[in-house]
Amino acid sequence: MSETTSAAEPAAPHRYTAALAADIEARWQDFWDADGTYEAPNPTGDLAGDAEIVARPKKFIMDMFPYPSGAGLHVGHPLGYIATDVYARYHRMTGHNVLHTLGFDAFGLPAEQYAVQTGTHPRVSTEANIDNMKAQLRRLGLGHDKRRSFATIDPDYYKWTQWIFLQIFNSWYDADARKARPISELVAQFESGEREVPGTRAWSELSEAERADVLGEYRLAYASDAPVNWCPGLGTVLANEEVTADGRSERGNFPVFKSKLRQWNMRITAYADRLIDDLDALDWPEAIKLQQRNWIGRSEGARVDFRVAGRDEKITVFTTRPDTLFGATYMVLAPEHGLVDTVVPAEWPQGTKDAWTAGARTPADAVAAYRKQAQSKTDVERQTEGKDKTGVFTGAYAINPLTGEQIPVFVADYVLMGYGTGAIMAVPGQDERDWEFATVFDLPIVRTVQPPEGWEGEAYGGQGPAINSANAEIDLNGMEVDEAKRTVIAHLTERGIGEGTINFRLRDWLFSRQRYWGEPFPIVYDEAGVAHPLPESMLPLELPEVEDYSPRTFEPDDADTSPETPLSRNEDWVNVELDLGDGVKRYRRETNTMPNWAGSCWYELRYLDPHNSEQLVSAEAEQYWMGPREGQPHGGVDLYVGGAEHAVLHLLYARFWSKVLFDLGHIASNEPFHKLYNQGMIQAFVYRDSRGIAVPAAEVEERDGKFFHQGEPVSRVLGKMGKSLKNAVTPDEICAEYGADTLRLYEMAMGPLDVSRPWDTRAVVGQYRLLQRLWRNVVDENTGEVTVVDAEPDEATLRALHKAVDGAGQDMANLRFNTAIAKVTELNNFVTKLSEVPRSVAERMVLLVAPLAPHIAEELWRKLGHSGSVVHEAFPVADPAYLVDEAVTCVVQIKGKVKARLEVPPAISDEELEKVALADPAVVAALGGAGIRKVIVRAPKLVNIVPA
Ligand code: ANZ
Repeated sequence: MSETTSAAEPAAPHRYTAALAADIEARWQDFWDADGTYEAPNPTGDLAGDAEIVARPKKFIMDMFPYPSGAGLHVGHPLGYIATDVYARYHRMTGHNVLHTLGFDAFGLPAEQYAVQTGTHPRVSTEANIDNMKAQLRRLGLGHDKRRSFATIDPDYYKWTQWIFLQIFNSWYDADARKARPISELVAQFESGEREVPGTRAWSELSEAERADVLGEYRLAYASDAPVNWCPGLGTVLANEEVTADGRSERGNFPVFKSKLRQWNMRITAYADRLIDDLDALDWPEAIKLQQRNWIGRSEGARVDFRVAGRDEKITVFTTRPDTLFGATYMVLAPEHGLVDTVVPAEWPQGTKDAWTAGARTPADAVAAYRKQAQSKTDVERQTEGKDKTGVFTGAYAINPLTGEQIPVFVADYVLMGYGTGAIMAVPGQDERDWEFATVFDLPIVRTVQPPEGWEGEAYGGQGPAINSANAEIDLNGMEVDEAKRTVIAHLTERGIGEGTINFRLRDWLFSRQRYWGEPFPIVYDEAGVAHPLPESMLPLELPEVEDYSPRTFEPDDADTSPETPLSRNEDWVNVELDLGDGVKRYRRETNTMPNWAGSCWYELRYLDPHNSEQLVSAEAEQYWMGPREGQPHGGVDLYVGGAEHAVLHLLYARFWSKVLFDLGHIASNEPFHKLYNQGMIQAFVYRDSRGIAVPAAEVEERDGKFFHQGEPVSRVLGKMGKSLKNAVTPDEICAEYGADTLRLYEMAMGPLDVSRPWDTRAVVGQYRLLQRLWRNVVDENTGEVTVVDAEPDEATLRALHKAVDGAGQDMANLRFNTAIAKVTELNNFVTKLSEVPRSVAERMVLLVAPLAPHIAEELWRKLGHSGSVVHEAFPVADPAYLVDEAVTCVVQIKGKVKARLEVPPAISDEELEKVALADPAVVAALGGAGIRKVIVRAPKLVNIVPA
């Protein structure tokens, strides 16, 4: 800073300083607000506007909206917001109708935890956080259409979140049509007999409660008793996506247990295929697509039924290797499998090995003890490779359908309830986990694929010809794996005991949370416990104002606890008398709330038509901004920028809701986000003392490459930026010291947008100087007068200008803001060396920087004599004539001897080149006054003169 403003020598009165920047920026921010500069018109409705602008090509540019925490923003947060802002501004200047706005994601755990810590109501603290964040963001000069902003906690917004829940609740997935349909159409099919009612009785014979149960098996939103992820430490259940690979809560890092609880779910699994297939046409980073594919996890295999010996029961397994069926020598049920209780006999059958009983008196005792032990383990602990395999015999046998042999049925925790059917046929010859188990429990091992020579002592999972695989009806021996699979599947299908099937790793989405701070479910229960949807007229169902909104949490490792919903403590709210169409009756409200993902599942749609009280979005607005364009199988947001950490949670859920709304005819695009871009992270140095505790980065001093805090040496590593690591730098500080335009430029110049970069406050001044030079190129620092002249720029200046215009424009269109800034800098440095700056050059330079540094651009544009805002001016267009190579060398020969070399423009004409060559002093001298017989010209490289 000392170079630009030194105390000894007061700055020139009109120098671009932090104070001047602050003044310019505040004025233009007020102007933009008053003028509605960034308001994008809709074709119809309350936001309808200028038909000429509506007729332009549209661009819908979006950020992953922020979660307004109490800590406020640090400089890492706005990286993506600045990038989309530059991109949006560039597109406004290149003839687009640009929708760019920002809302707030404000329900959920963090807001609630913060509220609990500080003792204020979550609405109060959340709204204060939103206001604070709005002020921080406004300071950055982001060009948002503020009419379109909202928070997910606004009742006008969550009314529609609840409405969407009802659409999902009131629909089912028709697998034949591959789409969701209204549940009323399913009821009609049951009534008419077109579709068979599960069970033995006809639809007309079922009670209301029985019908509700049947429909619950089909609804896309349904309540069920299933093992769910219960997190006592947080006091709530969690979706699979919220549990880390080592079985802990993503938030808070508490242990997570499987517990059987009645919960709401979304049948996202119905869409597994479409969620995978439709990825192909999306313009998303390949890494994110791959993560989604893996998360959905499609595997092809077969379902096979095994009869339980001596009982009228069957165990269905999912296997990816039906070809190995002859080698299935035992079976395993997951501890939670429902059949475990059914198949256990009263006593151990004869021939039970001691090792199989775990010392228990009866199979029921053994199974009960084992289950208890398994319950305290996470899925990951259960499946860890190389872990000693545990399990107990159930006392039951099943019959291998191909060998006819009786094989023992075990319970073991390496089989998970949540995958396939929760039961496996174990083939130790080909599967390593089964091999380990068979070794521990002394079970037979039969190889059914010929391993390579010398393969011994372990399972063989590779390719090879089938062996030991024949009976009277089927002979697989000699077949390669794929052929054997096909043959077995055909055989099982014919016998009606199996079929080819595709299994997905994806589970249904657990949709209820035991929290106060979320959307209430628009569901009530009648006295028989049947769930009824509230009619649309009763939406929004607002959260009750309560005294006690804290969650009930427990000792983090106490798995024997169960959740308590805060809303259940409000009897007045819970018990209601309502008329749902058949007279006033008593009901109990659902007391769970929706997960915080709900609000972010569809917010892109609400930006399009935020005040619509009749519909979640009007068809015109949705079609206009997000509808499919020619040659696209789907529509969607034109650019969506956010962090890669949302690869599977938010992005998968939002895609799912889009598809349901699309199927039901509410929207025209079946994908929410056409192009996705992940910005990198802004990192910062973390300094730790000898105890490993982070010390405030701002207080660290550097001496000879070593770092000290209060005289004590500290270590330095690159890490995340944040309050907890005491290294946060706020945008407010940087704005105060240099101005928002400098901060914007610095963040964009740090490196390619998609890579992480370390923050360095000392480097920010570089961009400040760029703006100061730009200012000086237009304005006299002493008088404040504009210094540009009305002269034509020379050739070299035009070349420098058009090169920058061309390069920086392309860079901005392709999100390469760092290189765009490099080109602007180069041009500015060139112009700085000119004795006078031609007006046309200054103006185009201002237009060029306008997307990056909008405040200074507005100010200079105004000073250059324009009355309007620069925001909607046309971005300069490069003249290709100035982009070609500057000059080529032309050889001038006389009688075949080189007499001169000339630098000429590549596009020079033959006549022009001849003139230039004949006028060249060296040529004139060489000719010595001799006349010319002939001149041969090959522009632009050669002139050959034949003297007379
Ligand atoms: C017999 C077999 C033989 C298997 C063989 C594999 C190899 P992916 O590819 O992940 O879909 N399995 C099925 N359900 C399971 C569960 N709930 N918990 C643990 N394991 C389960 O894996 C499918 C394979 O994993 C299935 O195919 C089954 O073992 C096992 F040489 O069946 B396989």
